[in-house]
Amino acid sequence: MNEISPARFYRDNGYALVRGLISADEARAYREECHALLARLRPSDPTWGSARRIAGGGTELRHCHDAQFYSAAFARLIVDPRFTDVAAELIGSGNVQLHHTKIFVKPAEKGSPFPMHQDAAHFPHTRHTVGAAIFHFDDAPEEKGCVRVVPGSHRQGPLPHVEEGGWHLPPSSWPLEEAVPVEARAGDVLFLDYLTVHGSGVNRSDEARTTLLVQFRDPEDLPADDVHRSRGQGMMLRGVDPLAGSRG
Ligand SMILES: O=C(O)CCC(=O)C(=O)O
Repeated sequence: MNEISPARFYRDNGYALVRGLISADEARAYREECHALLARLRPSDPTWGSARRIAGGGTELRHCHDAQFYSAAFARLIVDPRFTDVAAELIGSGNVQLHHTKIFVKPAEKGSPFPMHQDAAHFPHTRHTVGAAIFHFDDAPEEKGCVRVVPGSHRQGPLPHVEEGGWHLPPSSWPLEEAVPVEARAGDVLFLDYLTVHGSGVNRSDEARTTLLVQFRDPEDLPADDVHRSRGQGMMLRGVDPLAGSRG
């Protein structure tokens, strides 16, 4: 039987898990790079207020935005054609532009959850090409709080979110437990349409979960609202910016 291509699966389901996009050895090295970088930075915890309520408090998240400004290893990874070629195919454009990057480490036994949401609620765009690539630097089984998705939810378009400690969907209508867990191995990359409803659970395992999330778009897909700027935004990861001459 022919396997469905990641682009076809992504179009139909709003997500695609690409197995072994980087090797297990590379993932291990990036894992060390993430933990070393976070150890150098001042600790900050971006756990959403809503996540604290859901988890009953006591959970933590460690993070770093714009990782490529602190370590060249991440600058190399975000322009790696193994990644950018897939991103280009999924968004149907030869040109791939950076929106932002962030490292997330969910510490062992208490890594914070993410309530269900669409990324579109955080940074809406006019043509909805925005996607996320979640690089897994260690295994992410269900007990580690892997990402969970609602397949096909991207076809519903932007949904109203509630602003109760981080934009998210009402948990009563969108329970995390009913979403499909996307268990991943070190080296796998999960691509998510920014309209796909997703979240993730608490890391209850004895090992940290370590990921780099790269948010990308077609450069001709303009923000609908001036929100969520970041230092690296607008960098070309593949191809060219056809609107370069018309940007302010
Ligand atoms: O890494 C995760 O568990 C989910 C992250 C996420 O949903 C987000 O940053 O929008």
